[in-house]
Amino acid sequence: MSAFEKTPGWLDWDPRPSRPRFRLPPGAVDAHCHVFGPGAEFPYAPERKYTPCDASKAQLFALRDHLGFARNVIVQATCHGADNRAMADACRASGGRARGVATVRRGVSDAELRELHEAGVRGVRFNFVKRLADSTPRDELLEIAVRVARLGWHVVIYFEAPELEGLEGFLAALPTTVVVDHMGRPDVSRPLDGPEFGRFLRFLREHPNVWSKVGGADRLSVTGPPAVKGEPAPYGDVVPFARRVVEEFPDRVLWGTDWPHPNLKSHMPDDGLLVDFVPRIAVTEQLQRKLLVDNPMRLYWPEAGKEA
Ligand code: 0GY
Repeated sequence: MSAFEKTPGWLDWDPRPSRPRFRLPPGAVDAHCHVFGPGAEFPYAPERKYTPCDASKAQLFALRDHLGFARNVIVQATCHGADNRAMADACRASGGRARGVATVRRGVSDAELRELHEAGVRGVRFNFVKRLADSTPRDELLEIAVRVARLGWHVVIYFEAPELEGLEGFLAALPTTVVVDHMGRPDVSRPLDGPEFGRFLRFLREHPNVWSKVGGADRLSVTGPPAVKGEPAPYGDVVPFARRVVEEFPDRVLWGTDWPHPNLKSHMPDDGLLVDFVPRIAVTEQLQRKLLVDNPMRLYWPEAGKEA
């Protein structure tokens, strides 16, 4: 029993995902996933906009092993606000196999940032998706970005496609690498070569410090079919968008399951089938290795490259 009552209509993560047919390359990183609570141990934030089911570190690590990933990047979920304890605890417990992305406010002390760094945090996330969080004022965001740049961290930004026009100049000028979640949430019912996605591609083209995550097909797809019941070709409408980003920016893309898939309304994907989605957007072994191993390692475990 959770200590919290879930948001009505909440869909729980799939407890029995299939084993992927696609064999992940050795050392693959699930570069976008979350932990939720458990609420009894790590309470959800009072300012949260949803209350999820619990999704613990042990359950995340079991999924990692089941799917064949070597590592995780655990992104602070908005339901925990700026209380990073659940995420940091999961990183610490991973034996070096998880890194984290935190949410902090301008009042965070240098000692707290150092403690997060020691736990494994390498980035901060800012959310411009209005249904999830009140967005951080720009002067505060910039101030935090300058501080975390000194630690070698990067900034993760979550926004929806219509927001990009107003944000792009500001984001491109940040003094860090900027990682955009879920390709900036394009409307995939619009043309791949239309102005909306064109703006996003141009944003990446003109700013070498901008990276993109190409996961989240389960939340971007309009026509499906959903990744359930063994469906071999889910989310076909997302494929050309993600594939375009992977092929044009092979050294600046990341992919993650997005487990435990907060706020999905229509279905809950089988995470094994989501892994099978990867070779449809990264169609060569070289692209798959960059997407799943080389890029996330460079961003989250840069010391591993230096040791090699
Ligand atoms: C995601 C997407 C969502 C939620 C969050 O932190 C969050 O609560 O990121 C969403 O609802 O679109 O990337 O997990």
